[in-house]
Amino acid sequence: MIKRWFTPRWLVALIAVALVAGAGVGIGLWANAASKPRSTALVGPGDRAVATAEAARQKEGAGVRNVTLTAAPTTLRLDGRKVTTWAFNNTVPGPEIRANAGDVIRARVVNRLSEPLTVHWHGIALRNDMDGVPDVTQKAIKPGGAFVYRFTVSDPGTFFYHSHVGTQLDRGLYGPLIVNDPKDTTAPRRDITVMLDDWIDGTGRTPDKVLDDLRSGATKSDDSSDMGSMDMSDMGSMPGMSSSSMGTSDGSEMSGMMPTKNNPLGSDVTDLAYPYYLVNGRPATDPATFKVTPGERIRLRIINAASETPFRVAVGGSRLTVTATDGFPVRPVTTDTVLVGMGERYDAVVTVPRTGAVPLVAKVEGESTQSAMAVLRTGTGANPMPDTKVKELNGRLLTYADLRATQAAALPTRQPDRTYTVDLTGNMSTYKWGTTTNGKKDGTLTVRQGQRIRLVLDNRTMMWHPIHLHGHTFQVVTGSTPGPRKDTVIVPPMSRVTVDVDANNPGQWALHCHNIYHAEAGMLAMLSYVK
Ligand SMILES: [Cu+2]
Repeated sequence: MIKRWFTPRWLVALIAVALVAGAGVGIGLWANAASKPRSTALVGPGDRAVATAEAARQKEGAGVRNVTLTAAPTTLRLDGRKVTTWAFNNTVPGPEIRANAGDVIRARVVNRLSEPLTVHWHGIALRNDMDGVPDVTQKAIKPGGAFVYRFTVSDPGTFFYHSHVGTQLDRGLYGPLIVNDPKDTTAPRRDITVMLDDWIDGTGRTPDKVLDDLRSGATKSDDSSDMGSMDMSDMGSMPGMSSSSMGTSDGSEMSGMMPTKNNPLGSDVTDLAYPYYLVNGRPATDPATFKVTPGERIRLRIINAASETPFRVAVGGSRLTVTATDGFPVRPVTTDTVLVGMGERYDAVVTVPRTGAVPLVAKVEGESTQSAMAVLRTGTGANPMPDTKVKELNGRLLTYADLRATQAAALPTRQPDRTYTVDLTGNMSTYKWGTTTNGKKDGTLTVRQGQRIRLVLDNRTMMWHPIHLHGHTFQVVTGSTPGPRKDTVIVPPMSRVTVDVDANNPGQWALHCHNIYHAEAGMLAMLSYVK
């Protein structure tokens, strides 16, 4: 059975996309909705405008990176414990794909799973029909089937790929996608990919069972009593409501839930306690190790591929100079630690502080004891203890307001043609999450090619959400101009984040929470180009 990525209110829009695409996509699945009214003016994935946009990206003499990704059941060893999972090419993470900016990636994806599969190329501004959203941009690849993804990668940076079907991201179906900038001559020679994950598959529960448990309320033991179970979706009508005014209402339980400087995600950070937290597929007890030289400058490419867990990352004895986020450069800013939400990436330059074994720690945000760890190693000697704390974790924490896009990366100054307020709604007690766009629940943000769109992401819930837009890189409006370009942005509980995006990549693009369980429970919308 095809796993549904979308809630029923999506049926009408999806049918319209399928009809415009003219490829019969999703017709059978969504036939029940066919009698409802529909728009025929959508720019579908098969539309000529999509091919035209791709042609504009293509460079003469571009290289082609050929890769085969075979998704299949496999066994992963976590510090001696064997767990069964699903992965690409029998490794977790999947193989690192490296290309140069302007190259064409030709990825043949073979599905040897018992479920349908698609692959999403997270952060890449690619042609819509290669975006990998089942029943929106393509029919899912059936078990035993294969599909060739072929697209140009224009922008250099740190990206990743992952399954976009159901809860498959919380298996091992992900890997790094690094696009080199051949013109960048100042970058450190050593480039280290640090891929973070929370791991439960094969330890007694599959991700599908986890979702069932979340829906039936069997999650972390404290969830039924905490504020996360309150439905806050009507609180926007209270005058003057903002996170800061709520945070000062002293003594109330609510104020304890609100974001603070040291707890920017509030206190209800995660719903799940995972048995393992991994860097590059390895737990802290058997850590991933990188050979480096004392005093050497290295670039870390930090990618959070977790489904439910944000991490705070630091290197013992060294500061981090952040040079890019979500693939796009920022003016370098030096800090002690960065908070990385699911789907976010940071590039950071580090000077290896000393000889020996230097811990690179990714602490689970909101938890005092859980962390992932890797080791920067310059010689022999014992690994740091798995629960090593580094003082940098309590040092200066990077905020979005610290980040400014480089001149080349910044969007041109322009007034928005259109503003959408996207309310993020839901609560833990029903585990139904959703979106309301300009007061409507149809989840559609209609845009025309060439427009500047402003999205006001208004979180009406007591949990934080990392919101990801496919196919585009927006600019976060932070107050320090120009804000960073990003494709995934953290929206703290009961708070608002504004982003601007240029509608320059025609098609139908998902906008969703990158907490995979929130997305599966309905927190998604569609940036929908019309003619
Ligand atoms: Cu969420």
